[in-house]
Amino acid sequence: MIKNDLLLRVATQEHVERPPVWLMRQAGRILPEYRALREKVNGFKNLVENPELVCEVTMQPVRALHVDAAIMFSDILVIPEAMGLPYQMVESKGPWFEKTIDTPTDIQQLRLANPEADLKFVTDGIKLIKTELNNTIPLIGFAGAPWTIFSYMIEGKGSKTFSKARTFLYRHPEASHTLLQMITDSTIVYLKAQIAAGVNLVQLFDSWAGILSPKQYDTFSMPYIKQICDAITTVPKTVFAKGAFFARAALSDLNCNVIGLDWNMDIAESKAIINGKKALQGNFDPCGLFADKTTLVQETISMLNAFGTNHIANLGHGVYPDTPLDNVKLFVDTVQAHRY
Ligand code: 1CP
Repeated sequence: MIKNDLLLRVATQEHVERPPVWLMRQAGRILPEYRALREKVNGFKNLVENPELVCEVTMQPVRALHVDAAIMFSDILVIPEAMGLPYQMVESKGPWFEKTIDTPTDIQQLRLANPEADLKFVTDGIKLIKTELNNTIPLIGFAGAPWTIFSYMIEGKGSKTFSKARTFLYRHPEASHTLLQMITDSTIVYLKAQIAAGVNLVQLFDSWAGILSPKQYDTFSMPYIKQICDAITTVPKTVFAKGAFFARAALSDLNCNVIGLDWNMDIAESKAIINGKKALQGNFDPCGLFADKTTLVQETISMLNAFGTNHIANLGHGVYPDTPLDNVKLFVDTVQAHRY
């Protein structure tokens, strides 16, 4: 039994005395101890692929911020790599893939991810984290949603428009489905391996959901998210489809427990659309954490009141690396002092 199981109770629609709080990207550059370790090991992948360091970096925000959940330190890009497209994390630039999927035939070089062979550093890391957490708070596992992973495999790097990836959908719809299905199958076995290793809830990050048209989202993203939600039956599931305001009704019909909202989505409107079918997570503007302390507290309380119950407090996207740590703490403290 987990001592502070607020997150899991909200996810399964139980009544709680206050909202749980954690932050997307809480493990990372906002913490000086992360920056120091990152410098010492010389490279992001040297952290991600070392189970002891994965455990250490996961625990850093738990100790510094006393959040109500830990999220395993890793990256969504381990899946393209496990399927045959290795990535590099270029300093102050972001991810870069030496090989990309440019044509339908390129898909033939790919394989399905085999978690035991390719992702043991993740599952070994999870086991160490579980020991270290000692049942104090839940551990969140995660993966990228198939459309978002597809975008990186085609584009080969971050992009504002992901126009190569969107073009591929128009030029090669059938090959797109083939690749999305391979990513989906890989993600299902990967999430099952995370669950077997001990994670208590899984979150799907569809970070580039909002760049698709509603019709394309329906065709190229939602069916694959649905397959993953249907395949994972033993822990609660969160779907965070950034920017997909048009998909909120469809998301509420998925076999998932929590829907993540970004700060562009109006809280009252989202509640009306989702209509109590799921718990909601989010959606504080990460820039709100740069406000003066009075404004920060006011804005946080106003968000909490707008959501009411069935809410997991979080940001509307990952915390920005240069956010003042004091303000992050104030956000967490303000949520934890709240009572329904
Ligand atoms: O230099 C560094 O230290 C790298 C910064 C960093 C960190 C801390 C990257 C590079 N990834 C991570 C960890 C990470 N990535 C976590 C850790 C757990 C936590 O939340 O604390 C998670 C959940 C991710 C997931 C991830 N990676 C997403 C989905 C969430 C989101 O932010 O939308 C995406 C899109 C990525 C790709 C990625 N990894 C890193 C960067 C800079 C990017 C985005 C690049 C881009 O396309 O612009």
